[in-house]
Amino acid sequence: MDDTTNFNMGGSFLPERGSDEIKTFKEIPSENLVTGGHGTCAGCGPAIGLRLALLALGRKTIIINSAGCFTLQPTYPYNPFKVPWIHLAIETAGAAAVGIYHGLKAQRKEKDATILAYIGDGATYDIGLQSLSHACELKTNFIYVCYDNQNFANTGVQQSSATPEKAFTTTTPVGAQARGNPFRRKPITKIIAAHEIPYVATASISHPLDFMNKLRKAQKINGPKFIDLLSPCQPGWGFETNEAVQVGKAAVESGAWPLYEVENGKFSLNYKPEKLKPIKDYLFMQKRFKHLNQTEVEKIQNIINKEWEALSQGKFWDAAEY
Ligand SMILES: Cc1ncc(C[n+]2csc(CCOP(=O)(O)OP(=O)(O)O)c2C)c(N)n1
Ligand code: SF4
Ligand SMILES: [Mg+2]
Repeated sequence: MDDTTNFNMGGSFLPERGSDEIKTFKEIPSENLVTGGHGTCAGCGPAIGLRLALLALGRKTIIINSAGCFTLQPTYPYNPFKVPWIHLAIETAGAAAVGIYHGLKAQRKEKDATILAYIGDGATYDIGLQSLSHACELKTNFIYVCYDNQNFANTGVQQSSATPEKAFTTTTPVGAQARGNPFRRKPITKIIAAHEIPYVATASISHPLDFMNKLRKAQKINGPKFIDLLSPCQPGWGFETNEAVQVGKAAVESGAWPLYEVENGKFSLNYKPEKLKPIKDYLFMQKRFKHLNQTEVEKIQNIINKEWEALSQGKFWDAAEY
């Protein structure tokens, strides 16, 4: 282990825990804690997200990854991170956070590090939900970011319960009898907020300052914090390698991915476009929705309109979700 992998190094590296808000792009710390050579796809949305997360949280961060595309970021015996990193079975991120927290506490080092679980949607909404739930129940001090690419990408783009209704995946095909995913997306932020943890938010890799400041805020709060990070995935969604940020922006601008936070139970909408862009602009940037007909697009537009109306009035719990 060289000095760059040791989180217990004294106070000389910025940002320290609980650093201030980043107001402009110029204020983003310049030290990139993910080096080149990682093994995820070119233009990978979740990879952009992890890079932003480490810029916001700084060197004294311990990353937990579970099985998923981030299994591919390192190539044994190398890994691209300048901070400690642990990779575990897909269902264990919450348990790992509890274990690491108590390991640090036993050494009286729990205040020296930020524990960041950076975990896929399949592992979060589905396979690891029990373990995440228990870590919340135990009031573990950690940040959980679900890098939400809305499918089990690593195993070949299968439907997860984060997949939007009607999206094509390899287990929700389109044909004479099928119109893509028949299920509604699981309302994960409501499920986690119902645990009464101090901080729950959504974010998108297309809005880096919003995401990084949510992380900075989370870093200052004691207890479990959960951020659902929209992370477009080019092979899974069907767009070009240079379009992940553009697709994320379209999701936010159309209302398909509202940016909000729930802080100690208080809901706030963080970004309100003057007028929502039509959902079809977002949907048809992606091959996973290319089969949709006008009636189906209108149905999705109606769901989003209802969700937006409720969220605009602060009615988080009543909001329909797309
Ligand atoms: C218990 C268990 N079931 C299934 C798998 C196979 N598996 C490995 S990675 C993966 C996909 C995980 O999806 P997600 O968490 O969304 O991450 P992504 O692949 O999208 O990065 C699956 C299903 C596993 N490793 N363990
Ligand atoms: S499949 Fe998607 S999430 Fe996985 S590495 Fe490629 S772009 Fe990233
Ligand atoms: Mg996924």
